[in-house]
Amino acid sequence: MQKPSVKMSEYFLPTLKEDPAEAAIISHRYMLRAGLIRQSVAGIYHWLPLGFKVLKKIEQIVREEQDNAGFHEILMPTIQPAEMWQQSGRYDGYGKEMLRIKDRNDRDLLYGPTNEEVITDIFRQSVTSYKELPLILYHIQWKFRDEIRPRFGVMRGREFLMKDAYSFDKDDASAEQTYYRIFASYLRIFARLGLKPIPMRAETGPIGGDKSHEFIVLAETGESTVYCHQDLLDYNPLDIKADDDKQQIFEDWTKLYAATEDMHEADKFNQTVPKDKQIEARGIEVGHIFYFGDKYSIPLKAEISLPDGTATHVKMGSYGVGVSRMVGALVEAFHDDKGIIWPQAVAPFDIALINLAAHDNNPDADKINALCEDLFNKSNEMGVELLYDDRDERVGRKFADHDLIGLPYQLIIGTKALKNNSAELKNRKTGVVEAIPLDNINSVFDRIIQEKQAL
Ligand code: 5CA
Repeated sequence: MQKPSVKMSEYFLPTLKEDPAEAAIISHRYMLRAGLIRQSVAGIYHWLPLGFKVLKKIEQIVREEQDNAGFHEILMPTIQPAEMWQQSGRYDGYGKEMLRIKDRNDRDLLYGPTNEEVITDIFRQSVTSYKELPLILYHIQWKFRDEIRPRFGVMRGREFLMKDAYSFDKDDASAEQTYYRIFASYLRIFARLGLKPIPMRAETGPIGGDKSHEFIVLAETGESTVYCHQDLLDYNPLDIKADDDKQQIFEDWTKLYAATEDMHEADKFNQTVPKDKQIEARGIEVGHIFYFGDKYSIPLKAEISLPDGTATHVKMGSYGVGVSRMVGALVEAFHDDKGIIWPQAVAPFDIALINLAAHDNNPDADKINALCEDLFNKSNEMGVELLYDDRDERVGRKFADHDLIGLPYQLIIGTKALKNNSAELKNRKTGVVEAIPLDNINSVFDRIIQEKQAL
């Protein structure tokens, strides 16, 4: 198994000192500068080790919450045949956003922008009875949409990672309950990532249907204008328990006004929200859920038998989370003028160990190196993810890099630490520096383990 900790001298973490000119918003700038991503071509990004770790952590939280809610993970290919899209009627309508491909036999394929057609095909091949429902399948897979204006780095990419779930129910009443289950699981996903999600009534666009909510994180650089009641910001989704009534949760969370620009009704907003509670702000859409009934099951002929022996088209919904967009959204939500401030749940490493003796001809270098080496080994044994800065770099550069990278803690060890018999532990978020006695340095790792368990 891979060890949790790494040495920077052996790692691939290319940080940039200067702001890249092409990045218009802070998350894009910091993601490039902290060595998380590199652009391939417009809207398409490479994920370097640090960024890839964050992406995987987000993916894992999404996965855990979906599995806990009883949904089943599958993996569908990125490449899809055109026929199903011709059957559903979306092949022409999707327009230039769809990347169309021909194989060597001149067969029309495409790089999937979403999976309603493909999943309906999987369903119709195998499920024939209401007895097997409700069923919710999901996957975490790359999508391609040839956006007119890819921008803001991974926020609006052309190739991006999405978690998409698809639900199948025998009738509208059952499908409604499914919608509530997903709604509650979404609230938990975003809250575990450290975000405050606000579900808002939203338009359905090319996915279709008549019931839809977007999950919005407020941020100045968000692409949409949103309107909501301020009290929604005080709700805490982590209070939601597995066996709570999901319909109740849905009703509680949707009784106060919250709508995206497209669905906004100014009169209703003014009538139902007191002036001093009205929020008009920018928001980032991190998730979007849709109920569209038999929009795809009719043209694609996905039928099931009912208890009375008759047949009906299965009722469906689809539910997306922007996994790669989330990395950008998290940086938008958590940063200062020095760099990123990762929430512990998704930080690429738990702690940085900064060796101040590695560069100059420090007479204490041997002792300091040995101490750091010992801590590095200990972190591996204890399962704490530590990023050891053993680089031959100036101290100023090291401090700047670690503030930029933004791990929750920095443990700083140099001559002063030896002299005082204690290291400095800096909390990246609060800036508070604590002295930790060298003979009790394990307590830092214990603390991190406890903090992570509490998440
Ligand atoms: N099939 C449905 C639900 S699974 C669907 O495709 N919904 S979506 O179009 O709203 O996308 C789901 C989520 O993917 C969005 O909420 C957003 O967070 C993310 N997303 C959409 N387009 C992009 C993009 N161009 N770049 C990055 N993330 C995107």
